Amino acid sequence: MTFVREKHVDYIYGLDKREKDSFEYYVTEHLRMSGVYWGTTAMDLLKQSHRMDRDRIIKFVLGCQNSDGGFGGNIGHDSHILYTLSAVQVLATFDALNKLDYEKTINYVLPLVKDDGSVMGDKWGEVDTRFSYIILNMLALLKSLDRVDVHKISTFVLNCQNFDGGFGAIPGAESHAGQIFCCVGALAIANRLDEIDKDTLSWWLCERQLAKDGGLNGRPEKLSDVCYSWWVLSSLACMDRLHWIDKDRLHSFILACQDPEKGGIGDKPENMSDVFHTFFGIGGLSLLRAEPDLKMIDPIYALPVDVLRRVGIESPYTK
Ligand code: GRG
Ligand code: ZN
Repeated sequence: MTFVREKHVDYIYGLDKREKDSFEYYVTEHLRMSGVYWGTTAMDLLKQSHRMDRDRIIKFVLGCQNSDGGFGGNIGHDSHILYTLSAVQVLATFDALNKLDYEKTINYVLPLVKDDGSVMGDKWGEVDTRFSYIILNMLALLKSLDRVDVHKISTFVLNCQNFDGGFGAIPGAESHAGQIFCCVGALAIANRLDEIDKDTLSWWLCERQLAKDGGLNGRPEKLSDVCYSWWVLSSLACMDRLHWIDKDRLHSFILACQDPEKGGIGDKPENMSDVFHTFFGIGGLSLLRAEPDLKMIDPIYALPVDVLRRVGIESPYTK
C-alpha cells in the first residue's frame, strides 16, 4: 500500500466536524485536549497545519485552563498534568505560547512533585513515570526547568529501570514500551541517558518487532500495534539505535494499518482509524524517514523539530 497522505489530511480535518452527539465524539470527550494535540501535530507533520482554524483551537485550549492553573481534557473538566502538557504543546505548535499565563501554569505543576522525586498526575495523587516525563517536557518548553529539582525527578526515573533493561510506571513495575518512552525522554531532558544500560534496553526494544507482520508490540507475548511504532522507535532514536529494527518491514506494517478510503490509521490492519494511532503512525514514519514531504519529529519532545527550534529547545535533533 502507498502512503495516502491527502486522505489523512481529509480524515484529520473531518474529525473537527463530527456530529456532537456521535458515539466517537462522546467517547473521546474527556480527552479532547490530547486529541487536539494528536490531530494538530499530525497535521503539522503533514505540513498542513495552516488549514486548521488556529484562532478557534487556541481559544479552546485557553478555555480549558482552570483556576488552579492546570488544564482539563475539555472545557470545565478537572485539571490533569497530561492535558496541561498537551495544551502547552498545541500552543507551541501554533506559535501562541505568548498567550499562556506561564506563572499560573507552572504553579499548577510544582506541587505535584513529591519529596522522593516522583510526580503525581493531579491532586488525587497517582504517581507514574509518565508524569515525570510530562513535567520535564512541559517545563523545558516553558524554559523553566530550573523551577524543579531535575536531578531528584530523574533519579526516581532511574530507580524504575528493571533487570531486563526496560522501565515501568513505578519502581519494580513491569517494563512496558510506553513507560520506556517516558523514562528515556525524561532522562534525555535531564541529560542522564549515559547512566543507563542502553544496549540491554535497546535489545529489549528491538525484540518488540514481530517476525509475523513486521509491526512492534509493547511487551513480550502481545500483539503488534501501530502506536508502538512511536513508543519503541522514539526510544531507540534517543539512544541512536534506530537501525536495530527492520525499517522496511515496519514501514510496510504502518502503511497496512491505513484506511485507504477514509484515511487515518488504525492500531492494526483492517481496524478502524482513530486520531491517536494516526498521529503515532505518522510520527513513526517521520522517525523512519520513510515518506517524502513529512516534517521531522523530535523523539524526545514528540513535536516537529522546527517547532522546537522556534521555541529555542536544544536537543540532538534540533541542531
Ligand atoms: C507527549 C507523546 C506524548 C506523550 C505524553 C501519556 C504519555 C506522555 C505517555 C503514555 C505512555 C504509555 C503508557 C503508552 C502506552 C499506551 C498503550 C497502548 C497502552 C496499552 O497497554 P496495554 O498493556 O496494551 O493495555 P497492549 O498493547 O500491551 O496489549
Ligand atoms: Zn495502540
